[in-house]
Amino acid sequence: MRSGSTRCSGEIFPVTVVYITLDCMTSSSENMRRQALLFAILGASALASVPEWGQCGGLSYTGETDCAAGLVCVEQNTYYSQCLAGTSTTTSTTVSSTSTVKSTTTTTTTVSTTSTVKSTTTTTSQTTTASSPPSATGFIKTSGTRFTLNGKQFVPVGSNAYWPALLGYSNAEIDQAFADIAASGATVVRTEGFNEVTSAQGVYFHLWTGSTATVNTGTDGLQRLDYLVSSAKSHGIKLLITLTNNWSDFGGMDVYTAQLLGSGQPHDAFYTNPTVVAAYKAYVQAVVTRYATEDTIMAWELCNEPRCAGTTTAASATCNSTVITNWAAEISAYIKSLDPNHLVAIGDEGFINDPIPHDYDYPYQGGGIGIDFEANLAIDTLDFGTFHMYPDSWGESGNDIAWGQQWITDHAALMTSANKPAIMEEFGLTYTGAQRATDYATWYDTVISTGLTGDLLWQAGSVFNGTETPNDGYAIYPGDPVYTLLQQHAAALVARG
Ligand SMILES: *[C@@H]1O[C@H](CO)[C@@H](O)[C@H](O)[C@H]1NC(C)=O
Ligand SMILES: *[C@@H]1O[C@H](CO)[C@@H](O)[C@H](O)[C@H]1NC(C)=O
Ligand SMILES: *[C@H]1O[C@H](CO)[C@@H](O)[C@H](O)[C@H]1NC(C)=O
Repeated sequence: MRSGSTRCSGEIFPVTVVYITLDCMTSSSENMRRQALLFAILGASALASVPEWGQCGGLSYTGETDCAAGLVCVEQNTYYSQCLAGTSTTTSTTVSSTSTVKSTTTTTTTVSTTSTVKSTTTTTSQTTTASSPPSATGFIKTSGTRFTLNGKQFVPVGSNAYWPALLGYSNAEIDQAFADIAASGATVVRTEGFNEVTSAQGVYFHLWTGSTATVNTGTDGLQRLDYLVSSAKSHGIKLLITLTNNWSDFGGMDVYTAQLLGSGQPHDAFYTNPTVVAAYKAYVQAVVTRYATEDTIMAWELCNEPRCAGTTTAASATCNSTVITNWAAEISAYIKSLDPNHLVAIGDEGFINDPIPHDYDYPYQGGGIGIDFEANLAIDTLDFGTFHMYPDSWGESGNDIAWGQQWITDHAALMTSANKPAIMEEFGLTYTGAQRATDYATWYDTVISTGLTGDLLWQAGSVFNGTETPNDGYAIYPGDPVYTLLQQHAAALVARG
């Protein structure tokens, strides 16, 4: 998704300034409605035992802890326990674990977590793994179509949040964002590790003056990302971090080509011009080496949604998926040479390059757009596949839910034949309320039944002291029916493994 974009009055328009939240803040009546809804939910939970999938515990949780009949309270992470179906033969086991949490500054804190994990006699070993407290240390690895962490299966599920480090939020706000995300049952968040600017203003990571670029490691630069990483870590969340953007939001590729080669370049000069490739590699090196030993990061992603064409820049006549496949092979090998600890993926939309035209439409003719999901999965230095799903933006609005089921099924099949994991790392619908939750539930069921490795919705939202984080029409705030659905889905996906 175009992360800096926002939908204010039926229009999507890209923004590059950090103040957009002011323009697009929802009305106070909308805020009051959300507050009322939240109040209604919190109020209700104080009167009755917690229903299935509801929260029953967590570090800062003060609500009802008794689960309804037949349910047991299962810890998902330090911040979130939920009521899950159990049986009368429930047995209790107490598991103690000690984990070391290192912040990105020089302090080291050791915390002890004692948690009670309740499981039934019929629980599989994967479920037992899932209900153990997350380990705070260890790099994610792959094993066939799955991920592992410290030898146990790790299931990626959760959401995107591009905004915590980039929009000037305080540490307290970033912490609340991650507490909200952890409470949704998420294990992974995808965020942005780039921000190209040509004038220093607000938070920025990479400042261009003519053809010279400087990495901003100051308090308004990568130190914001440092804080985001430390907050994710303390909430038991792993991160996917993208290193540039096809879209012009927060700068992206076209800033490189315009600053180095002049305006009017084809978008895909980013992938082929040696000067541009060297400049991008220099930025990649600065970020990747800064966090090379940081195990909160699950994977580096080369670019958000690379394509032959850009937001306002056209593709050259010769660009096709071979160009981006070759670029992805070169850059992923470069990252592995700098940082062998982390996984690497593209961060693309996962277009399928099917030579036979059919009525599944252009996402299946990825060759011309610049993405061939299957060819990219074959690159040795790419550890897993990524794909997105926006049927309503892709001309499938008449048939969006069924089209999405097919899209998930087709990617799961390619995942299986490549024997690498694949994550549907962005998807969304902009209509709100119960219907959206019903439709996401259909897609989540398809993820579960096809064996797809995992999924992240676009996008998480929080409410900071009554003010919502940006909403491009897709944001899911605590209290939204989709939020509750995500809690349910995360538990089900982790249980499936
Ligand atoms: C909400 O406001 C209080 C009082 O100003 C402040 O201490 C707290 O950090 C704020 N919370 C967030 C998440 O910003
Ligand atoms: C892209 O174009 C090149 C050169 O014309 C060609 O060799 C290659 O097969 C094309 N790739 C795809 C996926 O069509
Ligand atoms: C990059 O490519 C598309 C395709 O032209 C362009 O419209 C858009 O602005 C950019 N976005 C994406 C999908 O990454």
